[in-house]
Amino acid sequence: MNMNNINRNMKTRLKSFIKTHNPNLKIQTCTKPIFPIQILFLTLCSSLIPVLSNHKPPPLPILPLPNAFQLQWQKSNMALFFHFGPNTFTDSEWGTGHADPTIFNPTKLNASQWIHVAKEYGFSRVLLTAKHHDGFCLWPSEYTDYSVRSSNWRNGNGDVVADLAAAAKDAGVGLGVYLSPWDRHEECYGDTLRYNQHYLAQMTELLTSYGEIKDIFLDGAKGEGEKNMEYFFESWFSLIHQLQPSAAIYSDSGPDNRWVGNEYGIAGSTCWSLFNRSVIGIGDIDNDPEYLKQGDPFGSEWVPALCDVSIRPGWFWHPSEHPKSARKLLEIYYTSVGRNCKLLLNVPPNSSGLISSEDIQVLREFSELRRSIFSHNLAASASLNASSTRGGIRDSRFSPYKVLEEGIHTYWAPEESQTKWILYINLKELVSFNVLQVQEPIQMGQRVIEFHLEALNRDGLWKRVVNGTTIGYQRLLLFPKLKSQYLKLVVDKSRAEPLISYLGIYMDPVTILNENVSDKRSATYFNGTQFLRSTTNNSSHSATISFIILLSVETTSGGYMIILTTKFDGCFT
Ligand code: FUL
Repeated sequence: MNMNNINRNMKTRLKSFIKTHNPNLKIQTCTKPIFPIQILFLTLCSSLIPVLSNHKPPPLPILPLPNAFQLQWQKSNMALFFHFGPNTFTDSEWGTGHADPTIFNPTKLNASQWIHVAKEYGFSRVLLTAKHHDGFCLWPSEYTDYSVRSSNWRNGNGDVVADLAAAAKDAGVGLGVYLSPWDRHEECYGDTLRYNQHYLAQMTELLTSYGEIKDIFLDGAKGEGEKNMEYFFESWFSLIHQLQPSAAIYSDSGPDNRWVGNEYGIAGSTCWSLFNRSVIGIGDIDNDPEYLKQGDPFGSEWVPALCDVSIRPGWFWHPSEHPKSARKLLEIYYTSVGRNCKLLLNVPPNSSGLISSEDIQVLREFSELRRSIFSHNLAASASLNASSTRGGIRDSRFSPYKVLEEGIHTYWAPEESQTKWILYINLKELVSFNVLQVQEPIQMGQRVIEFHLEALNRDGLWKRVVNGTTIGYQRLLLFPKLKSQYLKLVVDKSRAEPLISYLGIYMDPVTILNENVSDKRSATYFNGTQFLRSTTNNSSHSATISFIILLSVETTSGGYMIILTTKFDGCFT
């Protein structure tokens, strides 16, 4: 029997089948022998349909949710802040607004160096004080006589914002600007109508001349006894969003991200992105710092917290000040990025217009510390199980293994209406660690209220390792080092079914929390004996890094003890 005979045969059988089952259907004859393909296709479809239609849809998100730009903002984790202007040359923090503009002369200014430093050490966005409280504009604004135009720098033809925007664009780094509302130079400051017009005119220049602006930073800071006036914040926010729809606006109370309530880089150990903006006034000295630090579990708006902190004691560069240690920055990383916040680290360029080498050295060490701790998840090849899985264990879309995939777009989801929410982790061998990282898929809303980690000890007993409250985008918890093979992540309280998008465990050899030392006395000190030795590997254009860390810990008796000497060998390009 040849192919044509088979086709003819099948057509006749199909026709008689359709006639008996659906007499109204007109059957068209097809001269091309495609019947087997159609049938194969229909068979395939019909076998797939029941499986697909059995899939349980993802759970409902729980309000409030971040918008697309808030999500992008949060994913970028860390940004560098550049405080720069006449204060850099006058050794001051709050300029009077009357310093001679010719003192601004950063003869070696190189914005590409600033951007290189940001990119090299893990900061995907930068923010510049385009105008600080002294009113001096780092771009040649048409609306003032107090700007780079009236300085000697590049004979008055320079534009710091333009240089930075070009360097940032080239490197794919996001650009942000700080335009201080408080202006100690402008004569119209204090005249509500005129100054609001002035401020918006300057904001418009910034938002229409320098390409994409990712962040706007503004605040209510103002010295005592200064002229009183009202800022038209709502008009400012609307215009900013109209001119730069993807920009995230920061102020004490948002709209897109909020102040964390202090300038030390410390968020609350409970930190919600949920918030009620009406509770906090911009620049209001009566604001409750705890509300800013913790957010609001009942808040109806999504306003995540930003931790702004300087690498040096001041915001501007001063010749007599020095940067914090890499160890201190790591501590700040745990209390900011590790508590559902974004870190905005200020690294002020010096009076020659460059980031000082001692600051760069600290940023390099900070980046190496993060790399050495967080680049390898010690749970990466664990076997996982869960108290329940949405859609059943055969539905891989919400499987517990999703917590080992990086990012927040895949997640483990338990079944609905459960009495317990537990992830079981078998590390397959005994592993030593002292850091837990957990992430929630915040695009589905922030959910977890309380959780804890348990480990099986040598005697076969489950012991609580650490308790946590909120998770949010990212939670890092440190605890005394332990060794175990079996772990349980238990969610104790949640606003809705908890969803977990990432779980990591790590060993941080720098931050040692010692069980036997009481909390108050357990400070671990980085004694500055860290050193870096780098040798260039010509063939791969990468540098091999070795560094030794010596740690001293205050003991209960008040003395100091060297507790660790560790050698890291790593590579970076
Ligand atoms: C504050 C300002 O007064 C400081 O000078 C600094 O710019 C800091 C980031 O914000 O409000």
